[in-house]
Amino acid sequence: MLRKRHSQAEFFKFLTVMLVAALWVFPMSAPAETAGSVRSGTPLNIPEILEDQSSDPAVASFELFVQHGRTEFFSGLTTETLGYNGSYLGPILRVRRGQQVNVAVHNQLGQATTVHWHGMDIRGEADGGPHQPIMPGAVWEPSFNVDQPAATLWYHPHLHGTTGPQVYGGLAGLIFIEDEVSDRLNLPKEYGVNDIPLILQDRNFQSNGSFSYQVNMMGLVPGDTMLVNGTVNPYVEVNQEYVRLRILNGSNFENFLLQLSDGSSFYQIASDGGFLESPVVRDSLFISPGERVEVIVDFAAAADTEIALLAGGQPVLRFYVLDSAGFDSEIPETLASLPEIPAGEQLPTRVFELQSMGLRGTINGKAFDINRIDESVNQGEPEVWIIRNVRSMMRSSGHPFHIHGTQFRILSRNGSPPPLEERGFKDTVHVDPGEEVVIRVQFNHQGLYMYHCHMLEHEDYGMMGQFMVQ
Ligand SMILES: [Cu+2]
Repeated sequence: MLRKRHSQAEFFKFLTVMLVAALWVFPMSAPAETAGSVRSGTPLNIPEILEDQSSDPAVASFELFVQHGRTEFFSGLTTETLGYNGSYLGPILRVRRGQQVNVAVHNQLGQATTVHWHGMDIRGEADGGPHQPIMPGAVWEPSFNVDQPAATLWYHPHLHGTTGPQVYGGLAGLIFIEDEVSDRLNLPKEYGVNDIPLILQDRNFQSNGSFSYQVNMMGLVPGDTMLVNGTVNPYVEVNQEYVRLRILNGSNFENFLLQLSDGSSFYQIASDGGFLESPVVRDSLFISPGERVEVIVDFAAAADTEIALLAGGQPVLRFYVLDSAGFDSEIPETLASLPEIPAGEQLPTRVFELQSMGLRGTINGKAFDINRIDESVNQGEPEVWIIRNVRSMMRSSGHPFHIHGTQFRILSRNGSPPPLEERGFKDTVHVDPGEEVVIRVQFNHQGLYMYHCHMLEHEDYGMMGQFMVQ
């Protein structure tokens, strides 16, 4: 074989050509210019707020199209994705307490799906669980009344066996409920400016840009790329003011531990089902799949002008703090008054034992069977549910336990009163191996509902049960 010997000049010429070629192929790696400042990354995608088609203030009407799309997460690479009214994720449904909500869901996927309104206190037939499949080409038109406090909820598919892949493809969106309490509080309220939703998801990509959804004995293979609202390596500019972050762990299988890179604290104002009574100062936030945490970050007191939101110590979103004051909002000392839990109640009690080994798991020793109703519950009667995560011989994991059709309160965690951030309304609670969480739950509507692990591959592979409220 002939070996060509390059001169030093030739080598540098080659290097220059390669560098130019690399920048051409991967322009995202070059800093973006914004308003004269150098920004690293891509502007954070802010989901649209879906237009309410009803002129009657007592009614909100929405149209959702479940569809295929193509998304450019990386410049020059196309990913086949799924979305609601767009190529990836969905718009925000903003509703008010007291409204009647009508939705027309058009399934243009070419496969069956459902839309579950995660966190809604709602009758079983409108819940969007596995019993309300929407066939390809069909339209599902649920109607329900919003009768619960202001909160950030979300919607996503829930067809048994394909929930994981459909959510991974991009099917998820947020629901904002507003009410008189959220109106009255002087919280940051400028959507996209100081009231910012953050849908956190991990994903794996193949070299051609397509998603790599891999399930093995252990579960779902963790992603090597973080998406925030579907943006890779995102940044957002903020004023020197309070900024409210409505955070959803929209991952299928991964927990996140969130911190701020300058060591400052979060002021947690809400959990899954709405406001806490008072803000809770937190240095880090643990959030499991399906859970929401709402916080305020004080960017007026920020120590740096570039602050990253860290997940597991790695930056997932950069905030660039501008040299401008922003709005005059506050972190109120009192947020909401929550119903007091009566002391010394003697309530009907049920036990739910979660157990898993890697991918597969059971609840009370049973894998999901859509033809079996596991529990029968009386409408409007409070109950105590004890949720235990039983250790396996190996490969146990924590489980985010989610209950449909309600918001519950945590009475105790491992025999002790719950931490302050767990004293508000919840619909999903993380239970580690060996832990026991006791909750007080009540169902205000009738119908067939699900309880399950919200690690979507645990759910798809059987870690789910169903209960009838009548
Ligand atoms: Cu699980």
